[in-house]
Amino acid sequence: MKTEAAPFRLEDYRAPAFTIDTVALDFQLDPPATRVTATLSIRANTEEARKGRLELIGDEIVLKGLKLDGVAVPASHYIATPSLLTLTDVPKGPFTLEIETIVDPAANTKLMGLYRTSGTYCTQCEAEGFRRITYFLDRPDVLAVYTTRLEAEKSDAPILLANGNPVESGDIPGTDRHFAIWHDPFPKPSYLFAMVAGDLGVITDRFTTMSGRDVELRIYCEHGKEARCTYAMDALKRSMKWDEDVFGLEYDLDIFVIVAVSDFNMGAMENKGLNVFNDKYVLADPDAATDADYANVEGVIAHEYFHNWTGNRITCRDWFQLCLKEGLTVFRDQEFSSDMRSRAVKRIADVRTLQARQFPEDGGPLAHPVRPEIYHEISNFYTPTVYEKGAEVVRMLKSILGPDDFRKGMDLYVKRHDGDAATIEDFLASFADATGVDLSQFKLWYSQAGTPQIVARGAYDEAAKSYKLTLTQSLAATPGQSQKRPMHMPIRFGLIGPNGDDMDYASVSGGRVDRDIIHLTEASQTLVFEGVGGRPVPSLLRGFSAPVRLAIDISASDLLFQARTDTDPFNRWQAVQTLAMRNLVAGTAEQIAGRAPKVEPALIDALGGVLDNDTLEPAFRAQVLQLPSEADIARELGQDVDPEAIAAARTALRLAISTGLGDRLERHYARLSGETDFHPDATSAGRRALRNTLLDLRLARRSPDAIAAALTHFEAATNMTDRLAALATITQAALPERRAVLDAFHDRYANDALVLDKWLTLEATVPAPDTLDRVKALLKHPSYSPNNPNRVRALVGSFAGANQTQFNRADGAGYDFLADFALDLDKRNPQTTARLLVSFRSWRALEPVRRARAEAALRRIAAAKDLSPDTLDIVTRTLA
Ligand code: 0A1
Ligand code: ZN
Repeated sequence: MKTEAAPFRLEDYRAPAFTIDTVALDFQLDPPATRVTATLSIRANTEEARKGRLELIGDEIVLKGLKLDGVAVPASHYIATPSLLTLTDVPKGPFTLEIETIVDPAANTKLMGLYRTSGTYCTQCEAEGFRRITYFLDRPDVLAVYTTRLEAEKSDAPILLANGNPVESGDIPGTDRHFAIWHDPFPKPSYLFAMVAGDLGVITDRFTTMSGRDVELRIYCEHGKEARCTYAMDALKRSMKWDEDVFGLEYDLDIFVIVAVSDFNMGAMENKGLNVFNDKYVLADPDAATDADYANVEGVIAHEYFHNWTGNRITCRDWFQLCLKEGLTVFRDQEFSSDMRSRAVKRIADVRTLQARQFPEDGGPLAHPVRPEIYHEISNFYTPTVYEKGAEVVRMLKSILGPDDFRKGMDLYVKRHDGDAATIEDFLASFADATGVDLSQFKLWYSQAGTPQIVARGAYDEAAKSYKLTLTQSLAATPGQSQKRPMHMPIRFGLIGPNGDDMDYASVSGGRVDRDIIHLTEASQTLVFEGVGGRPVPSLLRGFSAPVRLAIDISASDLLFQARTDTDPFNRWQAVQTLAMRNLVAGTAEQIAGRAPKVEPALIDALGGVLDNDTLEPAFRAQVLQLPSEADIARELGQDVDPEAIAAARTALRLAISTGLGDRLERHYARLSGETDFHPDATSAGRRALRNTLLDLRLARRSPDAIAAALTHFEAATNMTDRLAALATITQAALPERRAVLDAFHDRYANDALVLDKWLTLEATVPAPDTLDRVKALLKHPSYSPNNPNRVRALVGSFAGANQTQFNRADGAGYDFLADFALDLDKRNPQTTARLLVSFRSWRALEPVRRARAEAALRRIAAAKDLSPDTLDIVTRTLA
């Protein structure tokens, strides 16, 4: 087995020995051999640096020329390898270094550095891609002012873009080439550098900022797709306005450019003034995009735009601080979407994502703190923990401080650190100093990995009219952390009285309670509420006020009461989910024991009550009617997971619910039918969501009329949301009719790669034994492309990540397939490979037969020669 290089550790951080003040880049663009000339003004910062040794990092690049203050550097004064340029004798005072390198964008399948996507040149530099363009101090605390000159064939690349404002452009006389110069006045780290050159379509608009600055907005895409960019443009303008209104943050350049590309390893990238997007997060129209796609476009556009302040103007000192920009920016985009849409529904969706993606990470071998302290490969730390749990930590900070003090802290953070490469300490100090609140215990959220558990026990004393609530927190050991300390957790709560209203109380002892927040700070705390008029039903963790698992001893009838009355919509949803989860866990045990499943009548009552309640918004009702997923149940079980038993239990419960709700499903479905115009707004989307959820529940019966309804729904759909929902229902039910509908869908969208991704995903997630063979066959389908990350994720990523029974086949064939696939892809795209392999993260929780097969597949990958550092890191940690 290949051994890993030494890791990077937070404690080893040292300020850079040299500063680079300005960077002038000249690109002579040519597909196999682009010549890059970087002119850097450099000065030494330390006595050690003044001794004259300068090391600049590279990655797979070729040095063609090197000049210092205009004079060629003698060969005896430097050593160049593809990954390092060492100069042994640089001056003590400031100097200029000119570095000429050759890079091959056409051969760059890693999609890091300069590469080509559908004939367009584009760059991706976060985290460590700039070193694939030129030798540099490629670390986020080296901030420089960049000027970029691009030169290319006019016919090949009529559009030439880089960060900042355009300065000059023109033709190169006597040639077919032209040039453009861009200047970005804001000092930035190299990971925010970007350039794009190609033949692209564009839509333009304008935005006037709150201080009257006129900003030109442009979105570039493939020719012919311009009309699909209008929703993204609208979302951009709304984001710009929102950041002014909510945080007082204004855009700072004359132009803001977004480019949509089809080959991209991640979602999008916040390069200063020149965001590059995976096209699936830009393009949207009713025929090709679902409501979920529209919401994603809106959220990702906002996320990248918000980085302009939280990430770009204030960047990260080092990559351990990644959550400083990511957690905060996810929090900001979640808040934006909540303001644009339904706050309650958005919160439920975000918590569902957190629990589906981050909780398994926190509970398995890949667990790491929100601010990691050690890494081998930083690309593997763009994780749900850094992003989504990082956002939860910011949300808790706001709950602890209250909205006004939170805003004061944000204002101070921006004022103090504009232009800095900052740390989590800087961030927390801004809030502590702005408010006088001690955040030292709260800081543990950044360093302790794992999902805390809170056990709650309540007892009402009728005679004394007092309610005693004991809260106990614990946190299991995670890799590298055996001992944990109690954390500061804001527990938003209410005591629901017999009439459904929150009850008042006269006093409380045993802990700090601010309005509706209990500050849990000890390992165990008993709060005594005096003067409580009747036995309360405790509503704890309202709005999911802390990213924890809550275990509470509460009866099914109290959960039903809570589902009907809680003033907090999140906890109404949670009450039904808890009831359902209890049923599903018991049902799985019954499946394994070969007994008939029992269904809790309170669950059907709760679901029916929500369904019939017209005062509740349809999107919320749809969320309540969606049961925990198979993966949620597996996580809840935590050990000896048998995916077949889980799937059978879930199918049985769906059937019981479908039967129990009877013709109410049809009735509500019919009431919601008849809308033909498509509007992507949240209210219309909510009605579609409820109608589609009802269709799906109805099909759980598999009755001929339900099947006919699903087929009609598919045929009659006037938008992608409805069409795809019907298709998903039919394929998830593994109906024999699925082949014909999937083929019809494919043929209808044969030329639309993004829609075909949806088709690939549906094919890969059919819960039937022939799916693995189908996935293998689709690898050869002309609509699939092995080098496009979206296609790979749609087919193989969905199979491994979203098809519980078939990826986890008892014969291990699913694991073997993923191992073979990963070993092949790793040679071309290590980042995407490493991400696919995260599907193995919960292998230890499987029942023994599957566990052994998954381990064997992982060990086979680990034993392979020449693994990328990305894949080696993931596999090594997964097996540790
Ligand atoms: N900063 C980006 C995420 C990102 C990270 C790495 C990338 O490399 C392929 C690309 C994008 C964000 O948070 O949106
Ligand atoms: Zn981000």
